[in-house]
Amino acid sequence: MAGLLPSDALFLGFDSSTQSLKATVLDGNLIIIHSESVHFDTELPHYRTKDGVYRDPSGNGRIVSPTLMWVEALDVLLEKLKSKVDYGKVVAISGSGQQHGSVYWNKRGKAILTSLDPKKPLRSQLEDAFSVRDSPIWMDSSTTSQCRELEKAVGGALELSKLTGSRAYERYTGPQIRKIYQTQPDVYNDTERISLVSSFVASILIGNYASIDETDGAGMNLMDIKQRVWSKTILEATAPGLEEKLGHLAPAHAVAGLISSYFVERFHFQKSCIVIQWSGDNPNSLAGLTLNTPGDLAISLGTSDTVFGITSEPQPSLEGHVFPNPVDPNCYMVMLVYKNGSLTREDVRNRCAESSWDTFNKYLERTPSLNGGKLGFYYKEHEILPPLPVGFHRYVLENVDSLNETKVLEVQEFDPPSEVRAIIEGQFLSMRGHAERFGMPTPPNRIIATGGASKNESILKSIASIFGCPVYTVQRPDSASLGAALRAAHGWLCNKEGRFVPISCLYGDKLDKTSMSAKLAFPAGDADLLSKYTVLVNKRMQIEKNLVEKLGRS
Ligand code: 5FX
Repeated sequence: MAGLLPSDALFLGFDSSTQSLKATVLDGNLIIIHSESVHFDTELPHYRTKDGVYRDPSGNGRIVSPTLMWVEALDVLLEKLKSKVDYGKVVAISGSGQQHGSVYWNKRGKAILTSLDPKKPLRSQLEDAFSVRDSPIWMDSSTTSQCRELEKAVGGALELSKLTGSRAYERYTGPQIRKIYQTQPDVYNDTERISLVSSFVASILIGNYASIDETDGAGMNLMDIKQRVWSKTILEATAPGLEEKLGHLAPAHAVAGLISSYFVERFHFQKSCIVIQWSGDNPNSLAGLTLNTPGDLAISLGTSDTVFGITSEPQPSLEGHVFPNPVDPNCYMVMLVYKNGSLTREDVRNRCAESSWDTFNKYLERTPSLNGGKLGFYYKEHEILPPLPVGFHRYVLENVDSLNETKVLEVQEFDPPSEVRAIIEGQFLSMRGHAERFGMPTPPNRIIATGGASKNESILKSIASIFGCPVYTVQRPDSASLGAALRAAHGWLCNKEGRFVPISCLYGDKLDKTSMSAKLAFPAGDADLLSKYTVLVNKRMQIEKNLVEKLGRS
């Protein structure tokens, strides 16, 4: 670390998320020196968003956000930060954007972007730059027919996943673009450039259209993930003339451009400050949690549970996502998203553990590993992974200790302590099974657990036993903007060296002296127990397959 980054330099990371715009500033020792945010609903109330979005009241699944709100948030955030941060010391900026959301620049877009007047705020100047006023975002689910059309164009959902890293999803940008082309052809024709939220804010910073980075680009169903180029077949199946509107792709560590004169004159950034490609929020969190080697895995336990990890041999299949790794172009990032996370755990806590986490944890400690063969599937919400409707399913595997010859019985209920263990073990068995299926090695090198439930020691112990690797915790809510600031430093170093440099060179073995330090919560679990869990994972995946065949959505 010492010597690689100038000690008096600053690195600025943004996160343009669904509900707010955040910033994290790192110094040359990778210590956070400042954080700031603008909350859309409360600080920009004139847009009248709820949770940063507009939901179509007709129930058609359309969910959008006002594009200009994101612009105004940048005006406000930079004003808020300027008395606290010496912008003249910032040598590189990068950022994170909510994935999949898209921005449509009209034919005047580029001319407006390249001639911003530093005497005026951004918002009023960009008012006429867009062909679509409200941007579709990741929560939108109004494009099912477009999804099926794109899958059909390449021979089915699995084929699309093998080609682009994911089957078609309603929130993905390709289906969203196709919907605009089909329903508003004039608007599509008036569109000069389509940006993702990430490349959109980067475009404002460089005063020109910024490329879409290869990692966030994989969240569109349009990019060939092996070649890292737009897939001509899918572009043709999406909308005519699309390649020109998307521009070129760039690796996430590349320089998008120099900061524009607008920011140099208005906020006194130095002219040589570079903007590193922005990327998606999940990829930036991967960087912020310091995952950097194949076999590293992170589990985020929140409203929804998310798993992401690094692999050199991804195997895209029907559930889950593969993106190029944002911090190493030689490997990939695997991501699994579960809709049933903390709310479903809370439901079990309320029903079976007197609404108390203490009782919940006591039950978890009191019940044996493997839960005497009791396996549960709990879907309080329609689940994404596996694609199953609302419902609870409980099974008992006989002879759980000699699992090979086991018989499976379906039952209606478990005693309360077993129900508690079943929901916890069930979620991690599922995560392990699906992560392995997507090409993650077993056991992982290490797991970094984050999010609300990662404070729970009993849960962390189960993770260490089921995955058979050490579990670390990181309690930081802003891993995406921190990851963006770290990627700014990484991009700056790669640019200085004129070649790709592994991101771990930034911190080496001194990670615990930086703001990215993680705490060892549990060492790897017992090897004998791990092999029993391996058999249990396979049994669970088999039962899950049967459930999907019987009840699943296609
Ligand atoms: C990932 O595929 C998602 O859709 C979400 O996690 C968004 O990135 C949230 F911003």
